[in-house]
Amino acid sequence: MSNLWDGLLIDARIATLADTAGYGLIERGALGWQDGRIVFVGPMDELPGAPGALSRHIDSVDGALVTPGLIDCHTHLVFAGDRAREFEMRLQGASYEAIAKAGGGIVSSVHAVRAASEDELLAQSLPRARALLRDGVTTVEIKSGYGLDADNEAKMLRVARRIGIELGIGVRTTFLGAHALPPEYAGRADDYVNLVCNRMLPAIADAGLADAVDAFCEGIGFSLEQTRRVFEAARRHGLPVKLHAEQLSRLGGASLAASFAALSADHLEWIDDDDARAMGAAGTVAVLLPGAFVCLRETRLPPITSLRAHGVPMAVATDCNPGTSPLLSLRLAMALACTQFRLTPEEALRGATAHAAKALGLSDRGHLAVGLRADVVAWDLREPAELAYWLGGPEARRVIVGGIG
Ligand code: DI6
Ligand code: FE
Repeated sequence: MSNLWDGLLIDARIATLADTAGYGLIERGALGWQDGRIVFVGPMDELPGAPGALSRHIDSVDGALVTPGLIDCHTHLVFAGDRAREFEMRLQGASYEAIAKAGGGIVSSVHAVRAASEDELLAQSLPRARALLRDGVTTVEIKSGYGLDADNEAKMLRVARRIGIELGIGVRTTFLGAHALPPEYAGRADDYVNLVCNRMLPAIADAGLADAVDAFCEGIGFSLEQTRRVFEAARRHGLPVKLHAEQLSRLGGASLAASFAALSADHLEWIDDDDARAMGAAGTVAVLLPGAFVCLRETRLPPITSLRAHGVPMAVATDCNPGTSPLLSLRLAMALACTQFRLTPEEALRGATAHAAKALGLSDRGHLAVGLRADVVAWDLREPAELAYWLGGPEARRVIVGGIG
């Protein structure tokens, strides 16, 4: 059995994100991997031998920027059809809430998902996952939430798992049965929450289809008490929780999530300083979703200063979904997090790598260090800030997932 490494990048400008601050830049760096794990990352002149004697394959990247694989920690990218017509309605003045109350919004995607076969759903979702992969994403979180009954929620989560197998990328799945009230439960929200907690969640947990549980705690979603019941059911089945919290109003969802030691609370435009303090104390990650903020033309900004002050790790994600954030570039989400929310480019990159990994409860990726997964991207760029600077532009030069690519 050869002891040669499977791959080695040299002449790289490596941003490791390995420390709690700064890019962790290594000039004239080298990164080697074997059996899907990083075996060396550091200055070239510290390599334990000549490159040709160390590795089967060597790639000199001529000073190009190399980063950890990007992690998109909040997406709804499995769905059918589109909601471009709603987009036009919103631009003509209709509000997101009014469209939802009139039976559009999430529920219109529910009809499309229920009508699609599992293979059709996979075929429509794969191009979106491929777009993220080309943009440097090596791990993606994918939620259910457009099925809203046991069979269709399970169908969505099976499609999510198949995307990981088909593309060879990391996929973490999240059960979001408490996303909206299905038409057949109109006016009977508590009955539907009973179905979610007592039938859907147990079946999905027993089938191993979900890595976490999420809910939409909002005036047009579910109440604080209904959300608490979903969290208690998740806890009974040993699943961690996340929450769509304080997107359009303050119900107290973020603090409730913190009280359940949630992996993350997401959106957060309407949290207050006490919510940020509770999240900091609990280690709950703040997932910022500037795509939805921009597409809904929101005006209330998440309190970044407060999140920083309370040491809340901030992640950035696309929230890729057909209604509020049809966004297929995590780098564009990073750019919007800087220009709209005033994150620094370093915070944005950390938010799409190390902090995104934490939001998914993953410790084997998100920065570059010996022993971690060889999820690595080489860019046709030099400065780490360029990842948030360019709006669109050069896709990744080389994406390596688990040592392959
Ligand atoms: N908040 C959002 O922005 C998305 N879900 C949620 O809870 C919207 C999803 C959709 O409109 O399809
Ligand atoms: Fe979302």
